[in-house]
Amino acid sequence: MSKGRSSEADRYCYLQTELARLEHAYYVLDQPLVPDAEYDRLYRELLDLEQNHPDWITADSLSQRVGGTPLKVFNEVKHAVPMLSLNNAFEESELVSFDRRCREGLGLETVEYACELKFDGLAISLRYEGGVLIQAATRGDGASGEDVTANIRTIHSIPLRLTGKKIPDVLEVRGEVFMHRKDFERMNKHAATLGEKEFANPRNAAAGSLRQLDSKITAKRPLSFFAYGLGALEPANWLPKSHSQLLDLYLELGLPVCHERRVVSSVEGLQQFYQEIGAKRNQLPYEIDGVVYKVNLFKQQNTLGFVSRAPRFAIAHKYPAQEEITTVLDINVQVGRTGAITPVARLSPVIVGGVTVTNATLHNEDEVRRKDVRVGDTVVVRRAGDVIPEVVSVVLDRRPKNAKPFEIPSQCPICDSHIERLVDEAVARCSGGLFCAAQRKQALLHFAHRRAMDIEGLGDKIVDQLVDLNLVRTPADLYRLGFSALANLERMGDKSADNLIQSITQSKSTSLPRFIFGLGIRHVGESTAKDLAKHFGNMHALMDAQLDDLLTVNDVGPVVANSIISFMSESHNREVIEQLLASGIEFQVEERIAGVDLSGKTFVLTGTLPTMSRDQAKALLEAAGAKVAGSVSQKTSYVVAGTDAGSKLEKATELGISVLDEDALMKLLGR
Ligand code: D41
Repeated sequence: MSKGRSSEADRYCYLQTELARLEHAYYVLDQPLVPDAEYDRLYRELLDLEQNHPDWITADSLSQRVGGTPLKVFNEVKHAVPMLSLNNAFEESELVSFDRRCREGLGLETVEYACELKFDGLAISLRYEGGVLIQAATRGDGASGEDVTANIRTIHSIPLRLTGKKIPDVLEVRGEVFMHRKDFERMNKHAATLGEKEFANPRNAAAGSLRQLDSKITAKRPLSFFAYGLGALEPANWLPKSHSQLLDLYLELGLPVCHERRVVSSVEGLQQFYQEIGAKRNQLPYEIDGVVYKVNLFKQQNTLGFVSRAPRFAIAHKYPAQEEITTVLDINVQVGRTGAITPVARLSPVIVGGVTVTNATLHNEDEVRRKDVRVGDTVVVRRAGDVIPEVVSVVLDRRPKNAKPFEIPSQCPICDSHIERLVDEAVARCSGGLFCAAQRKQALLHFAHRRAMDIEGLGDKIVDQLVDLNLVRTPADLYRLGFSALANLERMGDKSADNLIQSITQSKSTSLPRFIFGLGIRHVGESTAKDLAKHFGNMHALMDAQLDDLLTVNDVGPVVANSIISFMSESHNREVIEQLLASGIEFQVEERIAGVDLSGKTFVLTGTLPTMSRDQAKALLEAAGAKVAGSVSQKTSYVVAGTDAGSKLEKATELGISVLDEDALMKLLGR
């Protein structure tokens, strides 16, 4: 080999390793190491080298993630070790008998269980030989499935080559292919703009994407993977003692494993895991339909064995279904704070995931059109992350003949003002502004919000009455309310009226950012309000701000700036602000905790703290002048870690950043 060629070959090897490392950091650890542009540059360089040296290309080259010729059919793959199914448990009693069966079968007092999530995707088996991915197959009937290798190669979080020191000769990794909620939504939005078919949920989207004969299509679908099981293995002595150790080894091999897992040794421990995950289920970035418990020690798993095609050593503990079918009784519209018109389906009541649902949002006019939801239709409703139930799709073959298509009304149902839809906006709006009672109610609720003026006890039932009885028209009216007006409201006792008066009075002592946020100026969220307060220092300066000055504020662009100017140019709004200021509202400088100054320090919070929420910890830190950031970097001063801290903690350890627990944090804060 000439000198030039060998250095090119070296460069090629380097690029393969380096690109694999960058992909792993990006897709598995969720911690990008370089900007996308740098990755793209290295990847292009790899492609160029391969163009000149086609004989260098191997199946595990990162360039081979992109698909080749479409298949005619999927070939059948016989699983070397069958892919079992899981028995389900829905109730505590079934869990108790599972634990009893395991303990009795093993003749033990207690058994250790590995708990993990049950991802709602597709079970897949990945076969690695000599550390290289050579085949991927769907579960099929458990004995044989379909060869989806080309499609699986397109998934960036699945390594084409394993890393680490102890790579087995043959390893079949079992796990789930799924789609993150965010990726799913982005993909569906994109499909909509192209007029393509949208998927009903992430599971269908993942399944549909894997079933593509043309892997170029799969490559465009944002699929993810988590490993949770084992098929064939050689040599057998590579196997660690337990399932939890196996998953740790998987991580070392570069395979993605979910960090939401725990080892427990009692039914109470299982229940606790189920409950904790259940509580944050809707906040998880992907959908799960339950959790899975597995006897942790492989020796004990073998002793317990199988019944028909399901193991005795594992069970899925399912959450109640989050999707149900019901009928649409009516469709009407709600008016939001900024006049946005939201169509809402009134439903025949149905229990979804343990909660009775009678209304579901249809988001906006285009969504109703796209899903073609009509009064009388049978629809699928879902309770998802944001808790507001939504209509997912129509069961078309149950559509009655007289089903009525929906039209957005031309007049606001609340104030009769004209409803308008600007050309470049997705939503229609009531043009009534604060003349519209619905918008007024929402504006008042926003003003009273915990993160704005924080008026405890001013909920929607009370605001409804205050506005309907014309006792309150603007936020300024709140500060003129007397005891008797409040005490006369429905479902309001003397004591509650007293409490509400007190919280209204207390709200006068606030901060400038809270006040600005509370005004409900379109596009001015909490963080913009903070920036505006910092820049202008007082309310009158903001009221008279000019466009070019506004544009110098952090994160304020033309849309936000114009929205502020248009708000402040309404004499009505200026009057309300003046009245509020005259009613004795005072802006406290954001309080500092006496004696502690953490300004210039950056903290990252991760995991669950024993006694306080992350929001509380963040508030304490900010009050002491510290900055709280979302991700760990060289600039991080401290990481505060609770239980189940994941990759952020790992990163902190890697970078040698001090890690505090809640006790240490409180000491630092002088508490
Ligand atoms: O997350 C899952 N969907 C999941 C599925 C999981 N976390 N663990 C699983 N474990 C198994 C055994 C114990 C049989 C290896 C599974 C599945 N099986 C499974 N998925 C589809 C069929 C079986």
